Amino acid sequence: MSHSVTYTKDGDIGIIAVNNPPVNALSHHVRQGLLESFTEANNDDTIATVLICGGRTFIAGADITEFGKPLRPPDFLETMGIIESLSKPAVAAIHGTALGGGLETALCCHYRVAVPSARVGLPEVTLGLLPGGGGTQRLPRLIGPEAALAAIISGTPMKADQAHAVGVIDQIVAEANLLEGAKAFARQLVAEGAKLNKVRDLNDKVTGVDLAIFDAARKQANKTRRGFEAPQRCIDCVEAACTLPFDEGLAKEQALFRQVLTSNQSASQLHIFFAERAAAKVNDMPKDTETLGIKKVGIIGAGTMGGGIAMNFVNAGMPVTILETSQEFLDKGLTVVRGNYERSAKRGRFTAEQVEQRMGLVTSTLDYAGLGDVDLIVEAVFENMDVKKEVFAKLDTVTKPECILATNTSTLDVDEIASVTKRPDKVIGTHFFSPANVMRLLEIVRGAKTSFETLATTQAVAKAIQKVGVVVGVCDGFVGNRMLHQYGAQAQYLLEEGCLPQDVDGAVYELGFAMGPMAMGDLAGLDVGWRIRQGKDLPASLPEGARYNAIADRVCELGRYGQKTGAGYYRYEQGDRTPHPDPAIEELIINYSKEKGIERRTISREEIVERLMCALINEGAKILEAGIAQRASDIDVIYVYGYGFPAYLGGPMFYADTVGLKKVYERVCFLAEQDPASWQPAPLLKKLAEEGRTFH
Ligand code: 3H9
Repeated sequence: MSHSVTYTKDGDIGIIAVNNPPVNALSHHVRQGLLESFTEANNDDTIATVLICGGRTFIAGADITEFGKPLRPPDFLETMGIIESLSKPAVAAIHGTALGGGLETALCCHYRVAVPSARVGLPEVTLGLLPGGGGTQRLPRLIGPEAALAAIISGTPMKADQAHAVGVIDQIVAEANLLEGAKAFARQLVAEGAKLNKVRDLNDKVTGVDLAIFDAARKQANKTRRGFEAPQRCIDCVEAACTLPFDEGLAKEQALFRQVLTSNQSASQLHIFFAERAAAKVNDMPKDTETLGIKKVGIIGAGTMGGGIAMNFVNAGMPVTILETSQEFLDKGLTVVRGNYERSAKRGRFTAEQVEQRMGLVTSTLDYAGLGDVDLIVEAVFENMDVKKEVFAKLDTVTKPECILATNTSTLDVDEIASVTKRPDKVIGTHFFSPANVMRLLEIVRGAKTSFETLATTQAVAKAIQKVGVVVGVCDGFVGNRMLHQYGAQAQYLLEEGCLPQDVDGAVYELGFAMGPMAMGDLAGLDVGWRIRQGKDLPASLPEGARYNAIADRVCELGRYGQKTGAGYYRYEQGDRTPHPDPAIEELIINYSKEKGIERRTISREEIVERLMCALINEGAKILEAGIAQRASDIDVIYVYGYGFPAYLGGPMFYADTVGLKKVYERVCFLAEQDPASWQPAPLLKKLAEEGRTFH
């Protein structure tokens, strides 16, 4: 008998319990245990069987650490077939999350009960996969193809009440009483002579379906999940559920599952899954590090960033106090926050009452003394060292001694900011990404004196506000922006050498980025970088022979700061974010090349992509070697969650491994020969390439 599955009898009910921490994944020994237990249950005198899990969750899916290895028997379908063919009612008792293969197992039971806090779903698509345990054939039969398509393509789990409403869950049982509730439900089924509800035999909802819904779904997925293979294959499978008998549909699902499982896209997306979890680990942090309770948060600055940051805490139910220098700025900031919530309410994400509840968690102050009761401050003022130091010196005097002081700087030295306080151990960087209430990434910048307690607390806060927190070290731009600096510089050089903004952006968009560097600059605001460059007195302060490109400065000198001024590298129509190529900018760029004596040439899409990717990878290698990032996969997480790097390529460092580091290094050396002023091959890249190794 498998050690992770037990079978016991509780009077006339058989209880099959899975215990495979941490998430009860369907490892081969669990499949074996389920097969043996259901076989035993089938042959004894019990009247019904309850499948339940120990620990924090119901089965959360296939064991994804087994993917890519030879499958150890029994396979999923054999196990699931035994469950579904049980000769007495099988009831799945769900708590935590029944995901992927977990929900598919539950769908093979004849009935399902769940506690109110449970969630169920088929998130395989987020791993570049499709549900391969019959989910694409059973879910449409249970809830109809349209609802099933929505659930499978998005991968978003449903809450128990929603699942109950659509018929995935048959009964909600009391939170503390799952087993008892499931047994009572099973006895009731037997008493009522209920039939064995085999989902595979429910054909009503998949008969006579208008197949146009699948073409519409394909088109929609092409827009919202552009470049991703798995959503398209999910649609093929659900369509098969509506056009083929169950076993043939299942065979099609199996064939397509094998196809996506061996694809580069799923390898990349599985890499990101594990990378995200690895990023939560700080190598030198003692396991028993305590965290401080953060109940109330102060935000300094009600601008775009400050307002967006405040929304994260409010959404997690934490009260915030926002400080500004004038009532006018405060009012303006709070109006934007309210506007954001009201827009979400219009789209049906909240009720009007929830908008008021959220706004009720926000208080404002013009006086630093109003921050005396907060446990964490996030400063989001103007990106200038003197201003930040002044703010931190004040915060040090007005806040509780145990209050953590975080700066949302995107480039500045966190240690220098900490030096003006008497509590450098409580100072940390929290670099949010714009729009701060939407982007998942949070770079957590660990200063030289930041304590483990502060670090662990900030990580816990990141999790509480549903951010993916990645710990990075102090340097100009940290990980993301430091790499972006090299990427942006190459993009600028491409402009002066022969490209137009739409050429550079087009190549990167085609690779799978949400947008290219020029469109991204227009979105973020070109004036931010311009001011930083002016503060550094560029190009005058650069070393002799260094390359400088002033196209971005020239664009800003025209008052074109991007979308917010209706023009940047592109022009924008009122109320529309679509970038339109602008002859004025083309002229500016062509004249600039002429002025510098550069003969413009045709540059291929391949060259554009190669230059930009090599810039990211080479700088990433330097960052890794300097210990600014703990591991290559952290860099991948930062780029996927903060910079729109396509998840199906796995992030820049994983992408480099896929291309082959030898090849990447050769190309970087070639570029360095052409342009030694801007390319210095990273020693780590050279070493790994010569040793035939990878970053991961
Ligand atoms: C599938 O089911 C395919 C089938 O359709 C096909 C069958 C033929 N396997 O996230 P956490 C580990 S595909 C192995 O921090 P939380 C995770 O790596 C699967 N390990 O916890 C971590 O390890 P470590 C479909 C797994 O409480 C630890 O568990 N299912 C798996 O924040 C804790 O994880 C999914 O996509 C797994 N399936 O969140 C669900 N899942 O401690 C994926 C987790 O060493 N899982 N681990 O870093 C999740 O979404 C979250 O883990 C969950 C818990 C919500 C369950």
